[in-house]
Amino acid sequence: MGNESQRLAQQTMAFVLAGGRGSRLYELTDIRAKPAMYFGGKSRIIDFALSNAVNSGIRRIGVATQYKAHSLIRHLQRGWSFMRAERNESLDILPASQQLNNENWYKGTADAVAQNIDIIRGYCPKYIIILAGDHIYKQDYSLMIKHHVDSGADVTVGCIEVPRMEAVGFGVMDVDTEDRILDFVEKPTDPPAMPGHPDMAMASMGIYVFETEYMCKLLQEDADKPGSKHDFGGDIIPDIVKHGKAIAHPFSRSCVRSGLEEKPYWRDVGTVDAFWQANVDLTDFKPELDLYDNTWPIWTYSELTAPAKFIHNEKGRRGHAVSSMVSGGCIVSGSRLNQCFLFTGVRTHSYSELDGVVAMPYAEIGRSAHLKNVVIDRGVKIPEGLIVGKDAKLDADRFRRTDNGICLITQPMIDKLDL
Ligand code: ADQ
Ligand code: ADP
Repeated sequence: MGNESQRLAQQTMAFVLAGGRGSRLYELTDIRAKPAMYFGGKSRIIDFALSNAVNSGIRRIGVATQYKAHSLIRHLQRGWSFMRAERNESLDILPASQQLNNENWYKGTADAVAQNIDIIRGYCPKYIIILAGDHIYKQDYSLMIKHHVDSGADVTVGCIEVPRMEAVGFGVMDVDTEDRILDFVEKPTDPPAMPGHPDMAMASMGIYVFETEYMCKLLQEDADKPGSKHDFGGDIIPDIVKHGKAIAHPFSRSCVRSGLEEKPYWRDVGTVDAFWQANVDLTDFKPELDLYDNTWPIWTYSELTAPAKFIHNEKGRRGHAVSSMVSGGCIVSGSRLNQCFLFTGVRTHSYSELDGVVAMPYAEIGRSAHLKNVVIDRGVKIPEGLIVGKDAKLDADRFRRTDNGICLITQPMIDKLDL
């Protein structure tokens, strides 16, 4: 990391938007916000944005929470209290309900920042980087902040190339050869293609760098604007594109790569399919996301657990796992696992056969259960002999089965079974 970018990072506050539900994860986000979802065995989704900030040299972090924040707040308190005031570090949790001047929830992403302007100003950061708390990626934000300062932009927007048809869920931009954003449309029904690449579109990652005072002025003006939804992607960014200087920062210039990735790794694990796939991908021979790269650690709250254990049962049936990841505290007893991801403290009992199983912490798989391509929520007790992944219709009646054949299983779904 260059000295100049490091110095700029130290003058920057990161503001993480972590209030969204992530409704396409269905029951998985019934009791927790999407940023609090478990990912990759030990971490929660928000740990990626927070770790990027800390690893980039940013010391001040605010996290705006809103929807079902309990699990998220508990995680931040347990896992992120190493940020110390004595070292000029801080991590402020900013729940919507704490705002005295407004009885409402945060109205939109810009409002979530606007309502915390006093707290932001209290730290006097020269720059601010707005982040979404719900993507999986590794990025050195200090390089993006340097790009912002060097280009003299009013705002710099992180961007990534995505297949054009997927861009309907994003802000999509048209960028010139000097990185200037010429046009920005939020969630277009017919996304404009990138010049020379008819199947690709340039999407906003929802990451924005501003000079703090400039942003505060804009947000205060926006607060009184009739018709504004107080949203960065919908209101603030298109407005700067029209009247000011908005610069695009391609993710490839600051993503942290460890050599495993074929292209920059950035995932929105916002659907059951995407969540299942991203976790199962980590069990690949050569996964695109390297969780073993100590140069860019993903900080988290890690429970104290005994090592994972693999054992024969009393009749000598072996417990074994291939192409799988098994977290601390797991006991694989007399079961066969293939392409599975077991989070902390999962138990699998004898004669169970698991293929493509992503099991959240403390799930328990009963004897002789046969499961294929499932996501199991935290603490769910899969009954003895349950079979999932053989009969699509039966699975769809009992569980949440996606069009791609992935079943999400929660405890209330199990409790309703007539076995
Ligand atoms: P969306 O994906 O629709 O678009 P949005 O709902 O605005 O994202 O949420 C962005 C972030 O803010 C998420 O991390 C969410 O958890 C959080 N959030 C949402 N509402 C909040 C609130 N009221 N309080 C606190 N936090 C809140 C945005 C941009 C697009 C861009 C995509 C990239 O608008 O232009 O392409 O992100 O994913
Ligand atoms: P099965 O999985 O075959 O139905 P159990 O659930 O009873 O059988 O567990 C089998 C083995 O798992 C136990 O005999 C023991 O070796 C190991 N085991 C279970 N709980 C623990 C624990 N808390 N600590 C260490 N080992 C344990």
